[in-house]
Amino acid sequence: MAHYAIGDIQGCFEPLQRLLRLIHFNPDQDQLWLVGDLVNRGSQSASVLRFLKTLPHHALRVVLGNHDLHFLAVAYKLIPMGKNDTFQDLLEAPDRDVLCEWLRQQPVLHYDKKLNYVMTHAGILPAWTFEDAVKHAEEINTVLRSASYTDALLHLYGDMPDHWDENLRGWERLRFINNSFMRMRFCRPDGSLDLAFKGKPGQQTAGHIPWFHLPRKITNMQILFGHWAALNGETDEPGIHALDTGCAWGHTLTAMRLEDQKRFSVQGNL
Ligand SMILES: [Mn+2]
Repeated sequence: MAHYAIGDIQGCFEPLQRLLRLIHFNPDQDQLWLVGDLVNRGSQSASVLRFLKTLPHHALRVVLGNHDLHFLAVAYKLIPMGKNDTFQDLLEAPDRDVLCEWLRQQPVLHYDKKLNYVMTHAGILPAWTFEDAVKHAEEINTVLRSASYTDALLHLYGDMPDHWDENLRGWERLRFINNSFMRMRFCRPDGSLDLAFKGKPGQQTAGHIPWFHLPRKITNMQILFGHWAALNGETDEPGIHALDTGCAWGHTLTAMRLEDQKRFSVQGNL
């Protein structure tokens, strides 16, 4: 049995199938960990979700990404589809309601104590301990699985607040937590989120630091994340594993075997 963490699929169903053949994925024995952003940007979002939903329960662990929540917000008619969105196939799918429900039930964070890995879409706020991260992820899971999920999807949009404070309450608290797990890239030296900064890694000015280069509380677990294709799978930080290698942008789709950290990749959509 092997565990494979796979980067942002973003509707790239055909490259996903090629990657699973490359690693000889056996759903009866192996387990896939997906870092989220399963849909959008590629053209086969419905096929991706439909395929994942058919896998046996033990074969799949998924965390939600910002594109997944964005898709849900559009599907539930809370916001209009954006001009760059490419999940029309999913919106028109005959089974869209069950696929939406399946997606909405997925968590924000997954971990395995024995393997010593924790996975989220964008990373883990440096100021949070592992216990903090698990607790805060559960706050998002709870509201997305509650009857007020449409309210939540609407109120999670926005960049503020950008400073963590344990005393934050209500939507502000949930928005900060969600932004940390799903949209974080650069932080400021004080550890606050800088969601507006769009610079490339390595080209940023002194006030912008990739979250994984700040001193962090989690030092004894391996962290898996996606979301940041410009990193091209590299962080130069031991124990921090970037997995988004830009499949939807014509680069590659990457799987990392958790047991030995060996990476496998296939060409993405051109
Ligand atoms: Mn993302």
